[in-house]
Amino acid sequence: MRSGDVGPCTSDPDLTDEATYERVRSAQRAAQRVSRRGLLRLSAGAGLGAGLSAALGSAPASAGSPAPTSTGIVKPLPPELFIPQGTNAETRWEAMRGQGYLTQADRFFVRNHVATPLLDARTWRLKLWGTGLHGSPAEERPVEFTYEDLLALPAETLTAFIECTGNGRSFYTSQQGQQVSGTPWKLGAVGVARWRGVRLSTVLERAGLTSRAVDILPRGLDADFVDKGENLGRVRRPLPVAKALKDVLLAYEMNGAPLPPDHGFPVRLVVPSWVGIASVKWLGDIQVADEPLFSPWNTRYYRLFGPGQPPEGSAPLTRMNVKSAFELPWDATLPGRRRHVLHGRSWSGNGRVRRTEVSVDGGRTWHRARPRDTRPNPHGWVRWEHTWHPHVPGRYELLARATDETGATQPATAPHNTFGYLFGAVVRHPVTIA
Ligand SMILES: Nc1nc2c(c(=O)[nH]1)N[C@H]1C(S)=C(S)[C@@H](COP(=O)(O)O)O[C@H]1N2
Ligand SMILES: [Mo]
Repeated sequence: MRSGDVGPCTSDPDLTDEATYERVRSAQRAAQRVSRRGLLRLSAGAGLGAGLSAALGSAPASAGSPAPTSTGIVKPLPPELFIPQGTNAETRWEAMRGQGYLTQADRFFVRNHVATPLLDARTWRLKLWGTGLHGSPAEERPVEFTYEDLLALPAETLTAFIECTGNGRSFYTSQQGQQVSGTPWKLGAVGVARWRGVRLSTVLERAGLTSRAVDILPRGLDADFVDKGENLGRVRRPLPVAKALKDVLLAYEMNGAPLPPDHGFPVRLVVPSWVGIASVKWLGDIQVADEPLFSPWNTRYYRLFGPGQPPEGSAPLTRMNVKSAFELPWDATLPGRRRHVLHGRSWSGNGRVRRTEVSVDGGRTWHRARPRDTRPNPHGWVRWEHTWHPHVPGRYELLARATDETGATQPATAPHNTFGYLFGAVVRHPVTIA
C-alpha cells in the first residue's frame, strides 16, 4: 500500500517474536474507537461498481459455469503451466519466462485444503462478530457487508506475493536428505499479483472495532477440512489486530479482474509478506475478539516443530523468508557453446530484495545478477538476469542467492522442521548443457 500504516501500530514489529507480539497486543489498546454509523450510510445509494457488474455477469454459480474437476480446482491446469499436486497446483517456473512482473491468474499456483467453492456474489455476505466489536457481543448479531457495500468503500491496490509456507519443501528431502510431511512443492507455490479491494482496517472500524480487540479470526466458506479422519472445521487462522490494521486488504480483484473462483471469489484476505495461510480465501466471517484466539492453523500447523523447538512448536509463523528461483524447467537442457541469458526472481517477506548473486559452478564463485526492477515493490519480487556462456557440455547446478533489506540472505542449508516450512536455503537447479 502506498500510504503509511494505519491504526495504532506505526512501527514494523517482528511479530514472529513472541515478546514483541505481546507488546503489540497491549499497544493495541490505543486503537481508535469508530462508530458504526458509517456502515449504515453505506447501504443507501451505492450503485453497482464495474467490478460487481463484471463479477455478476460471470458469477461462478450461474448456469453454464465450469464445475470443479477431480482436483477441486476450477481453472484449466495445462501441464505446460502447472505441476499437479493433489488438490493443489504448482506454477512451473519456466512458465514465468517472458511474462511481466505479475503472475497472471492462468498460471498462479492454487493451494486448496478442499475443493474450490462456487459462491454467488449476489447472496454472499461478510459477517463480523465477537467481543472485540461495539454492541455485537454475540454471534447472532453480526455486522454484515454485501459485496456491493465493499465495492462502495474506498478502494486500494496492493502488489504483493502470496506464498505457501511449504514452498520449497521438497528440497528438505532432495538437498538435505530429511523427512518432512506435506505437499512436495518445488519453488512454484508463490505468485505476485496486483490486488484491489478495501483495507481490512476500514471494514473493522465501520463494524465498530473496540480498543480491547486483540485478535481476529477470518474464516473461509470452503467445506470443512478433514485431516486423517479428524474434522477440523473450516479453514481459519487468527491474525493479530495490529497486523489486520496495518496493511491487510479485503481483495475483490486480482490483476484488474474480479477474483477467479480458485483464488477466493468473491472476497479474500491478502496479508502481505505473511505465510500464505493468513490470506484466507472465500471469506465468510471474521470473529473479532478481546482475547487471543486459536485454531489448528496457528497451533498444530504453521509453527516449526522438531529439533530445537518446544513440544508445542515455535511461535506461530508470520513472515515468509528470502527465496530465489530461475525461470527454467526443473532439470533444464540448454544448447552448449552459446550465450544464455538466465532469468529469475527473488523475494522476501522481510522487505525489498537488495541483491541477488548467481553461481554457475555449484557455489564456488558468485556473480551479481543484473536487477530488472530498479524500484522494487516492498511486498513483491525483483526480476533479475545473468549472462552465462557455457563452453563445456555436461551437468551443471545453477544457484541463486538473494539478500534483502534487513541483511537476511539465503543460507546453504535450511533448519529442519517436521512440516518442512520455510525452506529458505539456496536451491541447486540442475541444468544439462547439450
Ligand atoms: N478458505 C481457504 N483459504 C485459504 C486456503 C484454503 O484452503 N481455504 N489455503 C491457504 C493457503 S495454505 C495458501 S498458501 C493460500 C494460497 O492462495 P492461492 O490458492 O490463491 O494461491 O491460500 C490460503 N487461503
Ligand atoms: Mo499454504
